[in-house]
Amino acid sequence: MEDLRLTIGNKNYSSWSLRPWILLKHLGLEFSERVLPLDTPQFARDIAALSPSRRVPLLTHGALTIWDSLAICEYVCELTGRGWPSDRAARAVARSVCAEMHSGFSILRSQWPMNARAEGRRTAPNPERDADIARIEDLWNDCRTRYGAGGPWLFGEYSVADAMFAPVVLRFRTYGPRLRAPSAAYAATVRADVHLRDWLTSAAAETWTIEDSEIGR
Ligand SMILES: N[C@@H](CCC(=O)N[C@@H](CS)C(=O)NCC(=O)O)C(=O)O
Repeated sequence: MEDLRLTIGNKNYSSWSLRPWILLKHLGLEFSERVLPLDTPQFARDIAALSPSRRVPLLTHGALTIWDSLAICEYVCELTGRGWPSDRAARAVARSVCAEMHSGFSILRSQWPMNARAEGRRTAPNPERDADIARIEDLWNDCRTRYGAGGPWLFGEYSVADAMFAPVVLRFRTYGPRLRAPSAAYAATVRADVHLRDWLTSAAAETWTIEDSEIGR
């Protein structure tokens, strides 16, 4: 197989980058990674030559460039034949869950940016954000109840759905909402994931700071 190269943003802040990165790790794919620091002149210069959308993440595989986190996840699932539930109905629900995450939860995402190394941050209450959180908890609990019997992940075995929600778990770790018992257990599973721990170690070693993403106190 030709070399896979994943270009990502800062591990501390780039929630979109975490998704394909952690899926590639779980699928056991060898890949090289290149980190471009967001909000810097270097980012603007380098990304222009790499990505038609000028955003990260992006995956190159030989001459092929794939941009957008979900498209990359789909591609690596095709490469490996893994990453989606094998049951057609479960797979359809998993795709719905991923699409909802990919296009939704904008209030949560804007008010609680991913800030992997930050813990114990508190922000003012917000009912719209609470509604996003409640919907995410319902999603997790429903997936675990209906499809999770074969393992600790949303659909039992690790899938794209878990990769898509990994940054949400980090947001919850930073800003500390009170979760219901089943979703709290799922969040604990994600936090204990060895690949997530590796990502957090790298994020903690980064020295860049993005003021706009330093929310709460
Ligand atoms: N829908 C895209 C979103 C990618 C995205 O917004 N990436 C951010 C970093 S997390 C970015 O590249 N920002 C750089 C910029 O806007 O200049 C995906 O899923 O990959």
